[in-house]
Amino acid sequence: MKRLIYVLVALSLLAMLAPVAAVSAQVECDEDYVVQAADWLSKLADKYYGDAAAYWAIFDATNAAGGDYTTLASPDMLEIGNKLCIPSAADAEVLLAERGMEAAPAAAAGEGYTIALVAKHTGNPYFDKVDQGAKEAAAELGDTFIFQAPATSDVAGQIELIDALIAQKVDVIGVSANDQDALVPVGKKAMDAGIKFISWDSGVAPEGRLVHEAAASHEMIGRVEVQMLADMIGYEGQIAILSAGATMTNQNTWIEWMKEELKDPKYANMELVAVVYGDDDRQKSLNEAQGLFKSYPDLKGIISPTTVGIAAAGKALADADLCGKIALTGLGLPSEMAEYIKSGCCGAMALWNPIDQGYTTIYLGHALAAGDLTPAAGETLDAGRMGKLAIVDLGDGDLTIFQGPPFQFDADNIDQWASVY
Ligand code: RAM
Repeated sequence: MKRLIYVLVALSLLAMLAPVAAVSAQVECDEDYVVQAADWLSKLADKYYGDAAAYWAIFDATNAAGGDYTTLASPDMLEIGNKLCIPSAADAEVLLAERGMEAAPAAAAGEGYTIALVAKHTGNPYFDKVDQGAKEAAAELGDTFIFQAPATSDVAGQIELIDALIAQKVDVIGVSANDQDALVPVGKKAMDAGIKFISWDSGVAPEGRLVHEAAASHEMIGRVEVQMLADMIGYEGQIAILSAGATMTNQNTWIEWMKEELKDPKYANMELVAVVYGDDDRQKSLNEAQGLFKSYPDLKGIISPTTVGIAAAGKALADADLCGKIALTGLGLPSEMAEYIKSGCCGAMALWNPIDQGYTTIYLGHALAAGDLTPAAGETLDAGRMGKLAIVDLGDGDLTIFQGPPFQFDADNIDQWASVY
């Protein structure tokens, strides 16, 4: 069916903190497509345009088509039976240009690098979503992808896995660090062997890796969590932090920024009484949350900057009938937190898209293996559907790539995201 549409889309990404993209172009639906099992937009873009990164064109055209075409909230959010508008290659080019993207493939497929990502531990849906995005990128780039993690979040297990990957002579290893310093020797060993060694999510100390892929600005993540909790408790009362592992880089960095934010005089009546660690283990996190209730009967709020911790805290609050008495915020997966957000146990929380994190990290690893990045501050990574991302130096050679601002979730948007990640 051919259908003339005038595209004028304001793509609010449903999130207070997410950027807004505006698209304005005249395009036609060259073909209609009904989504089948195991379809995703980049796969369709590859099929129609030979360019997986061109999926934004299908996304924008479909949202603009109206009628019985599906309205897509996110490119990651396809459902079987969705009706998509497939613009012609020429129209796709116009739509991509509106987004400042080129229609040509972001990177030549078929280089055939072997890229291994090592997560903090198995059994965490957050890392399952990273795995999903990484697979998508590896398919686009023609790379072989390996995903591994120790059973629990201990660094010794990660070192063992990385040693085996070095022996296997993979091209790239990326790790979400359980301990930023303990991984430095094995990182150096990998780099000495010519392997591109990077970190993602939770950083290895700069001397032990080339670049770190961070979801969003450390400072923004830390400050926003304090601001959200302060709003919930009226800037008054005792608060506590339920973190992941005591040596985990990402949580520790965010906690430093939380403490920095708390120095603002507007928080003078809020007191941080404890920081406890659940090690990203569900039971231990639950026990630690219950311990906080007992030790601090006047506790007014909890920040949990870990998806495992915040879900455990939600359950602990609900079990103890403390929802509404003790406020909860932090970083959570919409899929795990929807029930606590809807019941009012957790007023609001933040997170970035872990699918995008896996995707971006594979593009980063591929670009390093291909020699497209030195890496050095000021260089730009062509990260497929994520666009162009700059490498910045956060100080003393701490080369970092940020994937984008976090999203904020509350009762108004949680249902839309709960099925995505
Ligand atoms: C947990 C992990 C992960 C962190 C998220 C927010 O799943 O600790 O490293 O980024 O929470």
